[in-house]
Amino acid sequence: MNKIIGELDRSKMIYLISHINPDGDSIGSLVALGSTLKEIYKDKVILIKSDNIPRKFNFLTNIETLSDLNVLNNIRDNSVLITLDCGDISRIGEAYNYIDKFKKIINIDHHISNTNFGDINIIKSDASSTGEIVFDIIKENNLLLNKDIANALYTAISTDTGSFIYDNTTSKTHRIVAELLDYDIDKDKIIYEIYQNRSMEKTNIFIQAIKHLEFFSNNRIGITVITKKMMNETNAKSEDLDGIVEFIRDTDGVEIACVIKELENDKVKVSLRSKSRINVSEIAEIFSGGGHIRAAGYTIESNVEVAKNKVLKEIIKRLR
Ligand SMILES: [Mn+2]
Repeated sequence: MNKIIGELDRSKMIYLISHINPDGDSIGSLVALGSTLKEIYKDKVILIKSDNIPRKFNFLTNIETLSDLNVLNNIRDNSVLITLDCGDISRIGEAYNYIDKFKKIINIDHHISNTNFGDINIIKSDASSTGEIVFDIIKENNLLLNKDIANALYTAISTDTGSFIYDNTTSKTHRIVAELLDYDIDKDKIIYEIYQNRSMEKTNIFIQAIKHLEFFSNNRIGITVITKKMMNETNAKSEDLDGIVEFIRDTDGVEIACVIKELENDKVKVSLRSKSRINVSEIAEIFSGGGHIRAAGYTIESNVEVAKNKVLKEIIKRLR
């Protein structure tokens, strides 16, 4: 831990980035750590968006200070990059093209499949979220924690724990959140913005996804496919697919849920969730992906049908 602060003191600039297809943990951790570091290092700190930010996170303070990738054209010597919530360096997307320009990479993450790609790696796979690790970093180093930062951390932890119901939720998670609540955070606003403010496009792509849902193995497996055509017809964005795989998983009797999204003609993204028994990160790793025991994913070059058959075969093997 001291190692990090020393590193930050010595560096010319401090860049922070989280992953593409950003979720609440990715954005919340980025804004929280970025805001607290700006307090000490001021203009030395630059927050980068590796991807478009879903509109539901616009309420976070300092979200407007995120810079796009162009800022990386002017990286100064002796700069560090802090990656948040990235299990693999490829998760920073196109920012990877600039990776050699950094003196050091500090990798802060909770994915069990993390590849330890950093020069300094702070990986806690028992943490519910990267937000939880950022909270620890703030406390251990006596860094600033205020209402805005607490809002961002609550967003990170609440989203990555499925509102505190996934089995990554520990007593420590609740103790951290209890402390965040003491900062008088905007809990009602966060819940509204994140969970009760769905766009019509998202509702429409949900309807399509559910129409195409199929069950296998005595309804223990639920799989749906989302094609580019469906995305175009509903005018949905990729972020609008969040929640579909969990909806399928939450059906009575379903152990594994899978969403196969067509990215290009022969490229698909597969998202997996399990309820209690199957380690889906093992399946994702077969296809060079990663994740957690209960939530994992990967991208493969194949058409939708082939991808479906392949993943189904792996799931059935494990259900036996
Ligand atoms: Mn996370």
